[in-house]
Amino acid sequence: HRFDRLLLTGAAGSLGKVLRESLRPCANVLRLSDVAALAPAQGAHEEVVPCDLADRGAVDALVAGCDAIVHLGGVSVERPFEEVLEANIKGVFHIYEGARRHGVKRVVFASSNHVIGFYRQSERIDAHALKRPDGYYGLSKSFGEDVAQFYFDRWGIETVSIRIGSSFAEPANRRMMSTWLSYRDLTTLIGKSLFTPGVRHTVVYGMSANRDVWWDNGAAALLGFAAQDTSEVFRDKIEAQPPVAPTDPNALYQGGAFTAQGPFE
Ligand code: NAI
Ligand code: 15L
Repeated sequence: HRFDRLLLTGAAGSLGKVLRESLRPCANVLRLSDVAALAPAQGAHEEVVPCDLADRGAVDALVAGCDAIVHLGGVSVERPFEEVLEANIKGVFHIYEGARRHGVKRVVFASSNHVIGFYRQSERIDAHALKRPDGYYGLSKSFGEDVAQFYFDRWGIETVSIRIGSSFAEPANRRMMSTWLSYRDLTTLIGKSLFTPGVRHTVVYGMSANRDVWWDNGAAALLGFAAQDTSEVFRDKIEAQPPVAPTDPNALYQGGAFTAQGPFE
């Protein structure tokens, strides 16, 4: 249950900073990468390799020598298509090409609930539901999941695509009472995704053991994942917030406000 060298992209981001610490037991060396500034390596267990995911040659060099990849890097909110194209669409392709060329056998892909964001909050879906991306960002994550499936079918590279709900220190609003994923549960789920044998390409939802959920997460249970945290501990605080109109996208759609972004012109 330990790789020699594990690549973490998006390591300067909010989840990257958390996982830089919490994934330490997963590898002898964590190779930390981002286009944004990163804190210097803290010891022999860390390597810092700056890289723009849009640069194919740079990503190829980044992946060389790694045994597995946790791919968090990219635009993480709705943005104009051209930005999403460079960082996310080209980026995920470059990561998998690097994995193929350098014999990496396992990837964990930070997908998003925005792949299925246009389902209503009144609907219950599992990981096999038809995708309903809620913007360019959601489309890029949908593409990333397709890339993962293709590289498994064609090259045998295994991936767990985690459709992360809302991973923050605390849920910020009523919608996140359903979508919240604690940092501890995120770390556990990534660990299961890295080390469970025979995952092929598995899509799971990234959420804690929240009370009112929209997603059947049987696929995550098959990985041996059992969430330890729940948004319930924040209920009083969240319910003290002003009510949200039932017609507000944050109350209607699983993807919340992302469904109402743009156009960018
Ligand atoms: P973040 O925006 O804080 O981190 C993303 C990192 O990717 C940033 O440090 C950024 O500099 C880097 N990046 C952007 N473009 C890049 C490029 N061209 N080359 C190299 N690096 C680039 O986002 P966060 O919250 O840490 O999310 C991490 C991942 O998880 C993202 O892929 C995001 O889409 C996904 N995710 C996060 C959720 C959350 O609730 N935090 C929910 C669903 C998905
Ligand atoms: C995401 O995909 C984003 O990266 C994150 O910042 C949150 O907005 C999250 O989804 C969410 O839907 O709450």
